Amino acid sequence: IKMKIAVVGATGLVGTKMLQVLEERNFPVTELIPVASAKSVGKEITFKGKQYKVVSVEDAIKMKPDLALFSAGGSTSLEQAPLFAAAGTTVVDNSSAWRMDPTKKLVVPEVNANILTAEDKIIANPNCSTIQMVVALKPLHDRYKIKRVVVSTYQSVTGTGVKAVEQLFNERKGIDGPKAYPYQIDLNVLPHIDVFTENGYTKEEMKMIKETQKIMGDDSIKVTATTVRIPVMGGHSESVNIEFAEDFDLAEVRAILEKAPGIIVTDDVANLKYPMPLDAHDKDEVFVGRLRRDESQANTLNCWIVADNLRKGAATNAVQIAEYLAANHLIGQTVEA
Ligand code: 11C
Repeated sequence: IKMKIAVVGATGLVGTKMLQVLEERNFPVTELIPVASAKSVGKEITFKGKQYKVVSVEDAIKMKPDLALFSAGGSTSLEQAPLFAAAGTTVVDNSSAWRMDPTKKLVVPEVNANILTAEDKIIANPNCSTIQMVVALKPLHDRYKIKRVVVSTYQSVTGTGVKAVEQLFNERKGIDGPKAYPYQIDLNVLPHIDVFTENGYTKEEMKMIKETQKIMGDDSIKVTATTVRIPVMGGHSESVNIEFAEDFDLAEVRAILEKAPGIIVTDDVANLKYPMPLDAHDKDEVFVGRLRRDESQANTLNCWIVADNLRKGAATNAVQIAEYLAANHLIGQTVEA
């Protein structure tokens, strides 16, 4: 199999992580094409010990890659992904541009990779906070059917990008600098992620609602979300309250999650074991803990879900989609030996 892979947005936080994950997971890249905006063209990046020059998007399209992993923002994606697709490249896009397009699949491999076909030329990678939640919801939904989810998030500054990481560290050191947020983030909590919409929710909250229904393939699942930025460097955490259609057995819930793909159950409060972003850092799994009955309501579970937002929330999920495509011969050209 010959696999020419473009990474669009290769110099950003997620793009850099995509390269790292491709390398670590030994994805069969036979030719790498790092792509970035004009100001980064010509820069060199290292991949598997080799140097590669960053090229422009126009040059990358001409090189007809088999696969392009996109993390370059919504507008670049809207413009450029169709050009790659027209050249025969399959695009896995990390922006929100295509996620709710009914003609595009929105995929978390543990949940719904089976819907992918060779005709899917632009595949959407969900929002980070949605991905980690649905990985845990899916096996429980299959067993007990979820009626309603109430989620509150505790999201790290890496979800915003490099500028936000700098803001946090500058504030910590008492240095003035560019601001990614309207307020101080260090020693603070902002109940505000992405822009506010007409209904009083933020776009991030609406993404969690709509993307969850689309990925789970079930619009009957009601979701309400409050998304919050906290001064943490990496790793999103979520308090999730799940109401099922029927009663559940807590030991069975734990067993289901322990067996489910991509999940590590960290739930031993007697020994103070629960998921934390520091422990999830640079891990590909979703960590679930604090499993307990909601004693205020029937058939309802409380839990705490943590994952590295740049990994499972972005780069790892995109690479896992690529792995599924490759394993099922939906991308790549077989070359004669
Ligand atoms: C955050 N979830 O943490 C956002 C970042 O729709 O892909 C990712 C935004 C998206 O700020």
